[in-house]
Amino acid sequence: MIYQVYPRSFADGNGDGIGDLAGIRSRLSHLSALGVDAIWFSPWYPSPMADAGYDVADHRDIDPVFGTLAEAEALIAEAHALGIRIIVDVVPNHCSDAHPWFQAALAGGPDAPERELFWFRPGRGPNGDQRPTDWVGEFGGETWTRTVNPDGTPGDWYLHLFTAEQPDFNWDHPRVRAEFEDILRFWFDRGVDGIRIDSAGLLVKDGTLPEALADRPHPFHDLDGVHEIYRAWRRIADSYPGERALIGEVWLPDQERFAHYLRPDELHSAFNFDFLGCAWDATALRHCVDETLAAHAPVGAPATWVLSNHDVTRHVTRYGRADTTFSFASKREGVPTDLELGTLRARAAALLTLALPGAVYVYQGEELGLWEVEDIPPALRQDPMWERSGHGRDGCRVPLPWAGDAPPFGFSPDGATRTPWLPQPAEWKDRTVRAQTDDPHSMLELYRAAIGVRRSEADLGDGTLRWLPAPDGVLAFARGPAFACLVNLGTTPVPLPRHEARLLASAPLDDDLLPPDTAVWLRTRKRPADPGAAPAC
Ligand code: TEU
Ligand code: CA
Repeated sequence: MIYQVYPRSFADGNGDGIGDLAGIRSRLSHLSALGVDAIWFSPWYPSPMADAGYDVADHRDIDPVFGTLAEAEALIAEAHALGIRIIVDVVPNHCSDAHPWFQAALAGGPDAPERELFWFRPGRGPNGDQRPTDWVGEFGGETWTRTVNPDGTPGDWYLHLFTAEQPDFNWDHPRVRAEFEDILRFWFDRGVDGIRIDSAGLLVKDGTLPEALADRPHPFHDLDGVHEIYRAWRRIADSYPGERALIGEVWLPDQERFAHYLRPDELHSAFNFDFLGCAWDATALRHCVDETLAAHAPVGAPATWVLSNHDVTRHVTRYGRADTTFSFASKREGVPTDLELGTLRARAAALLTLALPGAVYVYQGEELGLWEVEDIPPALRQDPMWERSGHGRDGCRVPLPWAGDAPPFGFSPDGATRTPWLPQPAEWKDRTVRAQTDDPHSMLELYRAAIGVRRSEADLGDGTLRWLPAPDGVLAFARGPAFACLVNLGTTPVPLPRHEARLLASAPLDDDLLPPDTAVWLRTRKRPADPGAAPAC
């Protein structure tokens, strides 16, 4: 199980209201007690924070708001001592506009050699005042910004698939390739076990800059040339002792093209966003699990299972809505949410994902049952997506509640000078780590127990899955000869098999019935392949 830490929001060690490395180091015991195998850190590098650190000014250092490189090295060593591996986020598609290369490209004017490292182009029209293309950005909105020449005249435009503060690198340039290969070595040399590759499918652009039209290949999504980059990265990873993993953030609806990233000489794994976007519906989820496993089997890569991350509405909230799917367009304020129902389903989803073969990703706070904070006052919003697309990602980035009855809930130390960088809901007093610890009904104890079983059961983790007969609306599958998971996604209770031992349930079970929106793990006594032993539900 890989746990995603969003450094701004995990724990604040120095009391300035922003999470930092000192805070993370002081809370490593939480992650150790949870049973995590690895931690993935969202970016911690020097950055003007125009996109919360995904605008990197220097990939080889730590932003002072988070701490120092020496602290990062200490953190890596402390995690390793606890048996926890470390994954860092590398952002190769773009950098910050404060990056020295981009600053040199601007300062040097039209002939600056650094311009070749980005996508500078003259504008269209007689005065060059129209954008070079009409490409729509990944956050919505324009993808080109016009520069001003050093002499004050209007200059060329530069490409940015995200905000204007995130200029895109030109991956056709050997210096860009060499730079990132060196950045990989920099972190592998410091003992890092894996790299999460941000926006991994966007790096290569069609240099003829065609418009994005439905009847022709897309100018920057998933171009074939991107695979050559990752083959070179894989050679670097493989040159280090121990396994150094490359994990791609690849948003691709086509499972076959997705699997191309997972060939044996490319990435070790990539996030499965189909599962995250799937409705809370047995047919849809089964289909998604089957498609995912079918895409991964031929390449031999582990499947990944993600329910939430720092970019999407937290799944307690998604599952509490009438429309349980996720799409960026549906992320709107004011959609009614039943948090009790969402929590019930999130508990069942925890047992579902932790029973699947492959790698499970847990986003910080998911183990506490945190929901999306949808009422952050507009004046306190931080995410640049708000102004570009009318929705934002702040609600899943609210600082974690650790202990106590009122904000900051132990996120910052006593005597902190600032309040947390995003406001925490008062209702989170019941969701703190301390409040949930030793409460057998809490989300935290459910996660701890489930992860404990997953780590101790040889049949869980890697391996295959076998579907078992089940009524409509119920997912039932076996892992190995003696373990089964049942999830009732329907609206009526279903009978549970009588003779199987119950290892764990997501909600109280009585009368041998599995209620709606509930999951159970069973120790099957006979081989489930034997029809007589299949759970009779
Ligand atoms: O996200 C890439 C990505 O695909 C986004 O465009 C996604 O569509 C968006 O976040 C909508 O919620 C990665 C990071 O995960 C994200 O936090 C960054 O903002 C983005 O790259 C730019 O680096
Ligand atoms: Ca701090």
